[in-house]
Amino acid sequence: MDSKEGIKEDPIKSIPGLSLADQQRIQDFDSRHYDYLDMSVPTLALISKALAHYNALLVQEPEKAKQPGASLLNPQIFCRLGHLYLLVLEWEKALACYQTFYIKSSLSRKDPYFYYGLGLVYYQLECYLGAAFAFQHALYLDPGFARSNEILFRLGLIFKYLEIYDVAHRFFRRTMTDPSPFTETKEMINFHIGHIYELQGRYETAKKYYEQVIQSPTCDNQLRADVLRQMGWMFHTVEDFGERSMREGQAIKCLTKSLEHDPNNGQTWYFMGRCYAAMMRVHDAFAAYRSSIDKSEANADTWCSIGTLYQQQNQPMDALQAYVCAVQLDKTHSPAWFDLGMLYEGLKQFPDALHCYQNGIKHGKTAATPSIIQRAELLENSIKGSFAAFDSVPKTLPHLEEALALPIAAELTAGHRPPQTVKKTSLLPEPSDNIALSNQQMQVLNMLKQHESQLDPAQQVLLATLQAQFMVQQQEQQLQNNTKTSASNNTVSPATIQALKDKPFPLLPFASSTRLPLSERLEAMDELIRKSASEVLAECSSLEYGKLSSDHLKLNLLNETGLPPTPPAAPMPHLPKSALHPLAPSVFVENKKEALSKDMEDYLLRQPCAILKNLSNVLRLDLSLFSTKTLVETAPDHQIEVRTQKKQRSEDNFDSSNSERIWKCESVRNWSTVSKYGMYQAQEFQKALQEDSENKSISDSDSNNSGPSKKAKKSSMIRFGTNVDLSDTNIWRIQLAELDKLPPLVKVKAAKNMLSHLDHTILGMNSVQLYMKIPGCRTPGHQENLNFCSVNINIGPGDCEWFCVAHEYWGVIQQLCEKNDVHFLHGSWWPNLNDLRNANVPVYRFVQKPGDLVWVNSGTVHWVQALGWCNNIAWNVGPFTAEQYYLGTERYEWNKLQNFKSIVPMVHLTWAVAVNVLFEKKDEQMWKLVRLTLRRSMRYCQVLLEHLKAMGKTAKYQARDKNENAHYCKDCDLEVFNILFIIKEKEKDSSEYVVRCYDCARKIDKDLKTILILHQYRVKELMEIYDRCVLIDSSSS
Ligand SMILES: O=C(O)CCC(=O)C(=O)O
Ligand SMILES: [Fe+2]
Repeated sequence: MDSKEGIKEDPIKSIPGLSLADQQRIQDFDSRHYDYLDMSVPTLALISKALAHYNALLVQEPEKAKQPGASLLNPQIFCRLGHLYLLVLEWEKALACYQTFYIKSSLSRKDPYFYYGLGLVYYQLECYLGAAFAFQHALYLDPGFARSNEILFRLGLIFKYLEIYDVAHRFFRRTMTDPSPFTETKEMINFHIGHIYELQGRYETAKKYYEQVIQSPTCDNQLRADVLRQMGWMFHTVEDFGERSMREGQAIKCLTKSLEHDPNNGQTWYFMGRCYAAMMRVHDAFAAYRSSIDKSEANADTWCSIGTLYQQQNQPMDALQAYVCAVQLDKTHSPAWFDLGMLYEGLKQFPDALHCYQNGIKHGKTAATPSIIQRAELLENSIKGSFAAFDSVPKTLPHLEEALALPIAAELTAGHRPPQTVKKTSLLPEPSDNIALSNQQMQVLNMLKQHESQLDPAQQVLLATLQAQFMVQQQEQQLQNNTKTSASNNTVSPATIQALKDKPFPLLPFASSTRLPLSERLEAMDELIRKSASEVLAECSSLEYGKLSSDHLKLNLLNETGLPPTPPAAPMPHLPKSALHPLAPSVFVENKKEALSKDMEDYLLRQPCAILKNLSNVLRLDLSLFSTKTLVETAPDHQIEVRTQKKQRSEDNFDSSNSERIWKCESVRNWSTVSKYGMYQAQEFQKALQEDSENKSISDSDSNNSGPSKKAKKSSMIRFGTNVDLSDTNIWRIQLAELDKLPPLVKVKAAKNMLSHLDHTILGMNSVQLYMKIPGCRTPGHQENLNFCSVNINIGPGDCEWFCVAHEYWGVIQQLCEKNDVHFLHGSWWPNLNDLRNANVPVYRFVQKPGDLVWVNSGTVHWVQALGWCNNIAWNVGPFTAEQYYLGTERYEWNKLQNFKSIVPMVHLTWAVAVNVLFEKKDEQMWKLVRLTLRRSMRYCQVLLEHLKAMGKTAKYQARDKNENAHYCKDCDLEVFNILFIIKEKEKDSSEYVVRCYDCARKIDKDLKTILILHQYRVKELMEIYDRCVLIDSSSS
């Protein structure tokens, strides 16, 4: 196809006026060349010509479409256009073209170059979750992708920005061993790793990394300056680093050195100013702040600090002006508002002071301290009483409104920076004729617009493309006009960025809900499923081992195409608003027989969630075995994870300044013991009792009391004790035995529970976990690991409130998460009920009383908040159904795409189930799914072993030990079944054998010379298991 003739025929490949060599060259250009191409004048000219040619072709399309038999353009042209626009840094145009390619061609789904280009564009447009999604697709499709290192680095930056530090850390670490080309240095990676530690408050470790960077002889001056600046700031702020004056001295030393390498950095000068100010070297501090303002974009922090310094020098008018500069630059700068408030208050200008405090509380980015809030309340109440008196106080400073009306220096207006380095702008000469729409294009655009309702899909796409280009052109013109007044050199308009953020993944339509039902899909694969093991392996006989592409060396549990799953689109038609608050399925269990009945089991399996009431009574479960008293007596020093959270109503989730409803709900993690948390739980209970009785006596004596309630002033931070591991039968024997009374479907261990077929413990899944709570403690939104079901019993004495959303809506919730800048899988979020309502998502909301068992079916999204003081116990179960198994494998692949570890090793589990279980006719669908996984896994093992053999490598057989844990790749977290790639790695004093997957092992050592390869099952064994896994015809027995 790519013979010379091919080039001639194909209008995409044949560009008039170019030599054959140039034709070839331009065809080779793709996203891979971003940052790797010498953008010389001839190269730019070449790209310009190609762009002009492609745009001209597009303009001819509508005419061509009218002629019968005319061959229309291959949609691939949009991908080529996307790549070329990317190379010349025309982000928006690149995005429009990539989008069109995605809509028009299914080839896009398999094209890592397309996804990489798209990721780069999203990244530049600050659409970071979109970028991560696109980059991860590129790696999913090709783990050995030519730019994998560039991807890993950007993923590291994105997850650092999202504050998901452990994930960021992994990505940075992986860049250390990835052999693909890389534009960053090892020092840069170490700097980011150090910075993550600093952000996590692990300052000593951060310092070690920073020192390593500056000691490296190959570290460039800019980076050295950056690192020294961070170090200087740490010395200034981190008390653990020693005595104060010594620290300030060190800080000044670092900052001075930093300035030697980069004297024009405003931030460094600012830090310097702060250090001098702390040392009372006022003159030096002013000089440093002055330099900071000279060198950098206007910065509210600097002006706020200047204000502080003036105030300390008793120069209130100067201080006022500096604070005003700060809040004019950044209305959300709460420290400046509060400082300004105190300045006014000190001069007895109380209404102005109050105004400032209120602005700081209302608009501030950082939370107001209780003392500020108290001060504001106090002022407000006093002013209300005697406003006139305050007004007559002679004023020394202009009132706030006057002060805010003061003009601020024009050079002080500037915006925010992405977490990146410098933004690059278009490389094409400007204004460039071939980007601006030609007259002909304008005519086509107008014509298409007039006939918009009658356009065929190709014409619609052309219209969209031309409109996008037209919009860009207009924005460019506007921008050129604007540059006369502003210093911005950014081709991307803030409006575009905002529009992208409002509409995450403008590109990626989700899988429509009209997917075939599972039974029909399985029907279509019946022949495949019924093949014998030798027939399966015979399918591979024509493969050229030793030369296989990565497509052949991949295991996908979901399909044969090698593509990842897509989240489901919103179920259609939308439910009426009146149906968005369904009653939660609830059963009052009458007796033990009913509890253990098949009907009950079938009922639960049909509901997305359910409450079983009275179950604990009829089964005579002794729940006091899980009370705080018993727990503390049984294992006082047992570890508990403690999450510090903000207390709020269950329908609310405000940001730290209480001003905005958000989805993100991060909490700080710590560790403690069961007895310490038990003490806290009891104390909080006592406190509340006491307050209750005090409140009662107040309201008894003054029933008209409408003043501020005592409750409002209570501390808003609470602690949630979570993930207490109750797996150890030596400690929790009685407790675990008690739970054996439960019906098989909801039991921790049961033959029908897939998770019982694993011979190792997965904490909290096939073992019990305990939660200890006070009112307000919340478990953020999630689906269970691998979409397994969850069972939860409230031990009491208080209640819990639950919110559940059926599995079909997870795509909608995932999208809402993205829109709210929080990661569905890796992040913590608390849904806004109004957002869900607007998106037509039905939410089950119910209260779980002590003794109630809550059943959460496969894939149900849920979030939970304690209403009272209580403990809960919970675990997962895997019912033996096709739905459960399918959702498990689907999530397994989704996790793979998202670099999230699947803690249920589905391949390992499937082989275990095949060995242990006899499938009856009623299990036919489940059996088919299991056979498909076995088939894929067996084939993969055979192909990989043969391929290794052809490479001259032999895998050594070493049978798996009983109870040996499933293996995971140290680098990418993927399950590694059967064929293990092992490297001996030196730890501090010892060495360790570490397992990797094939792809990651090859990144470390392409020819696998230094890697030990083991296999734990012979292909023959796997074939036997596969052949024995048949349907039992129960009617004949
Ligand atoms: O009790 C809790 O807060 C945990 C709830 C939960 O997510 C579960 O049981 O699956
Ligand atoms: Fe859960």
